[in-house]
Amino acid sequence: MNKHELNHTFEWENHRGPFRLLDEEQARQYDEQGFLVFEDVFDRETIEALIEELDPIERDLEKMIEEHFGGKIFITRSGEITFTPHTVLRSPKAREITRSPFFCDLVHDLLGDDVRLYWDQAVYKKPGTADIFPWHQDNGYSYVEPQQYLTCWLALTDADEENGCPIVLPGFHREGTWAHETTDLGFDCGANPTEHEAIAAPVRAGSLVAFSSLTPHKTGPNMTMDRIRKTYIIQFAPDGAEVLKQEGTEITRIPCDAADRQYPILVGGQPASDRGTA
Ligand SMILES: O=C(O)CCC(=O)C(=O)O
Repeated sequence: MNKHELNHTFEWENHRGPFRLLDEEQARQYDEQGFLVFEDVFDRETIEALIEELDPIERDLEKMIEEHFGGKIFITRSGEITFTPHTVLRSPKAREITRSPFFCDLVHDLLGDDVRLYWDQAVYKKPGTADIFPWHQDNGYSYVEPQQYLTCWLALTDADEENGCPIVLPGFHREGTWAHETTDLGFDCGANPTEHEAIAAPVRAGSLVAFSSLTPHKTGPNMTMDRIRKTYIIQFAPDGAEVLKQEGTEITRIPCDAADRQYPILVGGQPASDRGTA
């Protein structure tokens, strides 16, 4: 694996507290392994209400991709795996969950006092999808600075090794962003771990895996006959984060502060009020 061309001087910053949600052991695990699992964060009612709002948005996206793009656009392949971004623009429940007390406390502990929503998307992996979603770091897709932001992979249905739960590769986050190759299935950072190194993180509906934007992860096939694996992915970044776009020697910096969907979660350590319209 090679370093990303913009990743020159990265140093992982350990988390020292004071913490609102984590204990010292969880903070140490996050620093050493790059991920944490939180069981049963949201109850069934909350998850069902979210699915009810996300399903039609996902259906619209899949239909549009079938009708206008021959069933495939970038990493979405209809009938196999769909990525439905920016659901907070259409789903009040999604918006509410991104601002829940759990996430306010978690982002305080892992990102600091001033934090925004960076990205959100539903990812549905359909039964019979044989392909994996390849090893990557989230910061390998769009290169964000600071490189250390947070992804929360919230299971909407039970996720296990049969239907494509996340599998993470601990340790590599500490060196910053790796170079990624574009493949037909998605970006690939070229990780080739032994069975001992990679850790599968099965999670029940309502539970979540929180990992760094720098933690290599993949998901396996969905080999079930009838279980759609549904997840809602929520990413948070420190206020002031920017996406860097490189063209030749030119670097453009794009602030991650779109008013409608990259709204503040914490301001000065306090939950931000929602003045949005969703
Ligand atoms: O949920 C999946 O199957 C893959 C999603 C993922 O790893 C991502 O969006 O970064």
